[in-house]
Amino acid sequence: KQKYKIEKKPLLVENLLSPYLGSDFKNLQKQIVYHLEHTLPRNTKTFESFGTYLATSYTIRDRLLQLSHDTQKYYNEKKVKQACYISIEYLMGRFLRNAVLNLNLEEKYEQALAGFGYALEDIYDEEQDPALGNGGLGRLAACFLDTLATHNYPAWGYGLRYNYGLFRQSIGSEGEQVEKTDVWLQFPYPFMVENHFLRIPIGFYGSIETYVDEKTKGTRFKWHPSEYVIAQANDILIPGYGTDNTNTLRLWSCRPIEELDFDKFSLGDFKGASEKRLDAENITNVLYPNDNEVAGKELRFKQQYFLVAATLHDIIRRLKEQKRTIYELPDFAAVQLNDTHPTLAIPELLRILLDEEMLTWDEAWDITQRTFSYTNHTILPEALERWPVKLISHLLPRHMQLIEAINWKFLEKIRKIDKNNGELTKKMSLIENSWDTLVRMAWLAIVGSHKVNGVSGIHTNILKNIVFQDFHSFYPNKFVNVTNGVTPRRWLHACNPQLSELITSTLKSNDWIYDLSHLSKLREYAGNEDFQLKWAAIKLFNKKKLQKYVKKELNIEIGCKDVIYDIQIKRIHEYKRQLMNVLASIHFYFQIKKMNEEEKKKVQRRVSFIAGKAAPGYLVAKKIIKLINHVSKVINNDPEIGDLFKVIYLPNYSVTLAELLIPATDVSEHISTPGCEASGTSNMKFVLNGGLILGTLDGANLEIMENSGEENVFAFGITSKEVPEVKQRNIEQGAWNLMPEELQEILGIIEEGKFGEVDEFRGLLEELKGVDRYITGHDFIPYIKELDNVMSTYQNPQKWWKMSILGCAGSGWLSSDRTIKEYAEKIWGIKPCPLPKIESEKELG
Ligand code: F58
Repeated sequence: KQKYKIEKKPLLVENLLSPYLGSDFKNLQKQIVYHLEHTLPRNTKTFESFGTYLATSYTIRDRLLQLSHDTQKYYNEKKVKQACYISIEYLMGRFLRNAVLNLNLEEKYEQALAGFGYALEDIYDEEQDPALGNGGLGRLAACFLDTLATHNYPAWGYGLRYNYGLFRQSIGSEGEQVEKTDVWLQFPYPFMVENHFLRIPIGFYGSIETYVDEKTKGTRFKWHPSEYVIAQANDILIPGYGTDNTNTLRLWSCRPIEELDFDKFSLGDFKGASEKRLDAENITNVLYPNDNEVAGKELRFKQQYFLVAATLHDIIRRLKEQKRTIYELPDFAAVQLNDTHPTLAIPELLRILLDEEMLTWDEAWDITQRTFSYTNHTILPEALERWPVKLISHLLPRHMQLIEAINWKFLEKIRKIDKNNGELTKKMSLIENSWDTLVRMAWLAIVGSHKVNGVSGIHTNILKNIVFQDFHSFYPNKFVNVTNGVTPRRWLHACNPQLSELITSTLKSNDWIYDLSHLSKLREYAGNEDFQLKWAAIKLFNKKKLQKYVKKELNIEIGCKDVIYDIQIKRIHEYKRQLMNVLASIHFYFQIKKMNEEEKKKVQRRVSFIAGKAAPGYLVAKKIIKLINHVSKVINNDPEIGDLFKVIYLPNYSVTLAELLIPATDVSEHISTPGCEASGTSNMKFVLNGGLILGTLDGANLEIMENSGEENVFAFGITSKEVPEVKQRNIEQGAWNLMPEELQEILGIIEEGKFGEVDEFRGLLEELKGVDRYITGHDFIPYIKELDNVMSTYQNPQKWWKMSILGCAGSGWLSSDRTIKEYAEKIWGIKPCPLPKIESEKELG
């Protein structure tokens, strides 16, 4: 006999860890101890820093889980349209500090942990960066998530949970890059929640069945995959600043359908028994470490399909949960393709609509185009994805058939306007016949989307007028510009608390943290001596932190006060021209060596920092790292130079290292060959922190000049329009013959072996002397002249700090809040949907 009546009703049990229940420090302490003892489990006697970090993080996770449930419930009730951002990479950086700040709980956690003998600041340092991205594209996605939550936009991020993130870099004894696996999941990552209830089967390979639909008598198709894997959801909850809205970043990991083949196991084939599991796990095992170059590997293609198939399945599931029909998809979700990596979402959605939802082609195509939009992040030809038709047909036969159908229907229209013997049709075909038959993924993304955007003004113009010119003429309203931006929460408020405090006290409000345009009010303080002194003191404070780090990590002594910190941090790439930077360092070094003691006294002391990883297969980039390290060794150990000049290569660049470097920078270098850097986003972060820019007329540098004033940026070199002519001249006359003597001399010194075995660097030198594709020779003199200008300006502190303050005052426009508002209005058609404030304690301080 049943003692208690069993009945199904809504759960009304109070959650003991509810954020609405206690965030006074005593309560936080209880929550921390609870997790320490029950989740880890440790005990109060073994209360070490790492355990404290984990336990503290779990208390944050509890809060975020609760808030995210409330958020989803509210969005569902309101049936608001949401943005779904699909990106193969997210470079999130550390989570804990960001969450504590966004939840406005810093002081309470400080107090709670102090009672246990820990400084919150040290606990933050226990966290490892999850490095699920390569560079700018992944970091941009992370900034967008912060803004979307902060401004209460209903939004989801979708990506992959790689077992191994971007490799860890160290520098070997010969100055070479050494790569080590990033085993970031060896310890628990407390901010990610495995969602065991959400497991989606994903098919590959197989065949297509053709049949006649009884109702319409039309031909229908059905794909029968021959292999399946499972997509398992892992959710990272994204808190907004000063709001209860908490969005979700859903990362898929791949599991096998069957863990172990028992038949094989029974027959003693132990290796074979696990084969299927290993194959499946492989799909989300490793992040491909290339930036701005495609990895044409089958496994990479599988990753891309796995990501979009799981994501679309999830979006449609959530649509149907709201009891809405498939016709409402474009009003339910705006799906943004972050570059071409998720482009297979287009044929995948079409397949679902045609083969599973039984829509007509016209209906399905209309829904598809209205759902998707595509962002391009690069114009480098080696980064534009093209996949062999053969590979697609084998892995995804139905999708290949659909791509051919899309192409056929699209080209029917093009043929009508093609007056030139099929030339235009050939150029615009989604399928290219070159060394192989290839699908042009960018073309497919353009045709299948309603909007296509570039990431800075100049970049969008290049897309419209050069790279996608024919498409722009055909679809004139499809192309829009949305210049990138960065989140001021992480990139000023959190990473530079002193500057944040000074700005807040000066403006008598912290409104700037979520509306960065308020920074313009700093203009009136730019020439104020007292304010300049405070501003400069904060820079010095941040430089001292970096100075200490360099001593601790590299055991190198560098100066700080009156020494200019000149920093270039980004992936190592020929177009980013770290090589030009190090050649200029060699030049500066020999200039000093020629000086007498009197002249030396007048030299502006400088430390040149470079950090960044090279793709493991990119041998030229690896040579550049090696050269930098050889040059650094010679200069730093030359007693004639002393502390006048140092060159420091900082290994293992990461988001966390950037948070240390950016606030400590006097001048940062963004010196790409014009037309090559789509936008750049670190340039924005430096300006925000009062760093000045030494840069070319490229990417977002141009917009920084517009907004902060041309006179506050150290710009040099030619425009992107002039580049082809210079390149052509290099080809015709030979770059060596056009190279300035100063640079010829430097190459000569390298050839003499001053910086190690010349054979090592032969390839780099030959490129510069031969074609010099990135026009280093052409730009070298303007570059070193502008560097001189930087150094002489630094000797005039009033002028320098005025430029620095004005730069920051003009950077309101560089906030990702502005960027997302543009996406929301121009592309997605979504609106903020703030949760009503209930008993929440989360008020802005
Ligand atoms: C970067 N691209 C651009 N790609 O180079 C940079 O100018 C821009 O600011 C940034 O995007 C954001 O728009 C970039 O980071 C990648 O790393 C890809 C990752 C996946 C493989 C291909 C390159």
